[in-house]
Amino acid sequence: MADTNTTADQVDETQKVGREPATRRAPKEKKEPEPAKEETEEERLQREEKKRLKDEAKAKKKEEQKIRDKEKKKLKKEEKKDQPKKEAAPKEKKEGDSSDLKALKSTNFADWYSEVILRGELIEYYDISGCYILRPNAYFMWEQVQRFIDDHIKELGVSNAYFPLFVTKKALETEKDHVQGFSPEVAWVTKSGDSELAEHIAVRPTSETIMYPAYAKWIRSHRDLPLRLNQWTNVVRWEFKSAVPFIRSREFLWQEGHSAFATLQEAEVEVYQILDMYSRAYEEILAVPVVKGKKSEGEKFAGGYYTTSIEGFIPTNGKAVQAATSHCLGQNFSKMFGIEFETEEEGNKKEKVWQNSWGFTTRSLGVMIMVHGDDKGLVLPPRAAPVQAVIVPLFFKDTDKEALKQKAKEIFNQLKEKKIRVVLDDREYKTPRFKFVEWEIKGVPLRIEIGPKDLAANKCVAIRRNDGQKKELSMDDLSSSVHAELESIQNDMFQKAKKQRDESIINVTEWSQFVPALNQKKMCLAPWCEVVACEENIKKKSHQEGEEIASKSTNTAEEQKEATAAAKSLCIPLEQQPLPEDAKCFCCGQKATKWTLFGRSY
Ligand code: 87F
Repeated sequence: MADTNTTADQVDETQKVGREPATRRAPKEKKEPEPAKEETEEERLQREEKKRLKDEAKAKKKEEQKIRDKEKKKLKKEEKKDQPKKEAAPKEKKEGDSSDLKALKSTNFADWYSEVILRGELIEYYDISGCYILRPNAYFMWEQVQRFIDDHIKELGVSNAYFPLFVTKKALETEKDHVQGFSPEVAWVTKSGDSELAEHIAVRPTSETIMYPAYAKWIRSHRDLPLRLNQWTNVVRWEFKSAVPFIRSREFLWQEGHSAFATLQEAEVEVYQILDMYSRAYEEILAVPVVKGKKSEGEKFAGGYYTTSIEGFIPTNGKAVQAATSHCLGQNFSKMFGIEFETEEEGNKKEKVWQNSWGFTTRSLGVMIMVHGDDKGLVLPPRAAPVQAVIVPLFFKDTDKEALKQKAKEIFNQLKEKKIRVVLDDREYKTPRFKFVEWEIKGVPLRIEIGPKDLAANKCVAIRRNDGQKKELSMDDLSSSVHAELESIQNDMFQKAKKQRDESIINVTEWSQFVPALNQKKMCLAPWCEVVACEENIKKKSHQEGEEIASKSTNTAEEQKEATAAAKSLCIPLEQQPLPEDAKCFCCGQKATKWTLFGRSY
């Protein structure tokens, strides 16, 4: 890999923004330096600011500990209550106890996220900044969405293929105008061993320039259309914004679909079919609500006619996130790459094909984790979860261990047979508390406990990870009730996330309401004129105003940074409320043409 970006590379953004585990990043406690004898005013201010930030961090830590202690007390009380009264308590084994998460989602989101993805065994860090190892639990979930999408696109008539990872400089430059803005992100191979390559080759950041020369060869006549291909690959974009595992990494996994048609209308129909399917993948598999819409002129993919997208939202930090895109490319690329076909009409008339392209990435997993996780760890929607239910037999002092184990195994087999992804945790060297914490961190949707009393009563107790609800389930036809419970969890998780997302959208008609709403971690739905210059102004003004407000606030540096981020249009939702005839743009006061969703975003 060519080291074209040495200076920027050396700034490891990953570590700056709390994306490494807190334990690794925590600097050693340093003594406050003595103020210099002849301290300038500026130095004094700096020293005082440093002290203020430190004190604030301390206070925050204290507050978190208080909440933790309170939770622990509550948990102990509940545990006591739950214990079968007449039976001896399970043996406590101190040495094996697992610990709770250190960071809370609400007060320290960045550290919380690092901790849940590490302890949930989704991610392992890697020694190239912005690159991450996807562990089996993460990859399994990717496979779940992958299967959903793959089945649907095949149903639509799309075929899978595989195109090479590398692209020549010449091919990449065919698309010069559109690649230009992205060129700092392109990674190059410049050497093999010690020898310089005669021609440097780029690693694909996306595959238009790799696929379309082949399309130009394969498409000759209207009989060759439509050509609809998809590939499941990795791509590399050498980003310089701070990396966030899943959400913004330098290498990620995705599918990219590229279709060519004889008519614009066919290309457009598919753009929206794909958008619908993407929205369903988020909502039905990941239980994450999204808004379907069209991008503004300023935010669309410059290579195309228009871009449609689905937009997700992270309520904890008030950031929106582009969840997937589906582009109508018109004839822009067929002109650049000479993709032509002879029409059905007499006289060898040639026309350029009409194209679209669409992509869905591993970012989706990050959105899901951020939306659903809680202070105990991951909360996984059953349809994505690698383990849907864990069975924990509760061994008490004087119980017939063997009978309990036997029953637990029986249940395990019964659920497995019905294709429920189940694990039996009958380790005797771990305490129940240890196991509960571990499976909670991993986000397993349902925990099934059986104690000796349950055995006698032919029942078990199921605890739902999403809301902590406990339910007694009869052993008879357990697989049906577990299945129903998993579906209900899936549905409840989506409804809860949707309610929270809906409550995070505020209707704004005046500029004065805009930045305050953003600072309340909201998205704004506003009447807008759709003019590119107005959007530029919105970005500039929201950034400036954010800075003014932040400079007066007593927030921490991280909070201040978030409050000063510029806002942009996220999408023009497909579903539009009627706009009054005389509606004015909330920013420039000119005629408004659409209700548009704005927000700060990843
Ligand atoms: C980074 C470097 C070079 C995005 C890039 O969205 C080029 C690009 O073309 C680039 N980052 N894009 C736009 C990708 C458009 C489009 N490609 C097919 C998609 C979906 C799948």
